[in-house]
Amino acid sequence: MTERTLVLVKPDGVQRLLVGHILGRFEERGLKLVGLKLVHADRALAERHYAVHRGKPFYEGLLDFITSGPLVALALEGPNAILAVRTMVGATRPHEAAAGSIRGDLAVETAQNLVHASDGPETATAELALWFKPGELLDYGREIDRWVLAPGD
Ligand code: 3AN
Repeated sequence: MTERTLVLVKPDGVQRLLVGHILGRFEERGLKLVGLKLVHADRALAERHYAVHRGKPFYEGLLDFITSGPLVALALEGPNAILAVRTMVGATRPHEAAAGSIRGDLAVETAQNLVHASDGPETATAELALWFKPGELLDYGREIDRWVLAPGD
């Protein structure tokens, strides 16, 4: 089933100049980029995004961190994109993340684990609506499919 999911390359990823690398991993996998923006989130947006964590011991620190600098919001589309992306991102605690996952290869700190990815269909719908206005998510065909299949190739 074709799905869309939200990924945030968090401020640590931007600071570490890993945006292109992380986006490249998703592109290499075959996921289609349907939305992309650089955002410096304010407190209100961060609170809405992390509402489920309100009251947890790390909540205030999490808000400080996610609002500390620009992040990159990606909307990705593809077959079973939500689970595919979660698997590529790896476990929340990077020391438990599988080698080959983004966190498993590039992170060691739970509080600075580089990437957020929606964890289910309802979250994906809500998070995409939170970070992107409707007109900022684009529908387009994959021209490359036509080129690859063009007669005479
Ligand atoms: P995930 O991002 O893997 O879905 P969640 O939703 O459990 O993980 O947590 C959201 C974010 O909160 C994590 N990406 C991480 O930045 C932060 N976080 C989670 N647990 C902790 C913790 N024990 N200490 C510090 N930060 C945490």
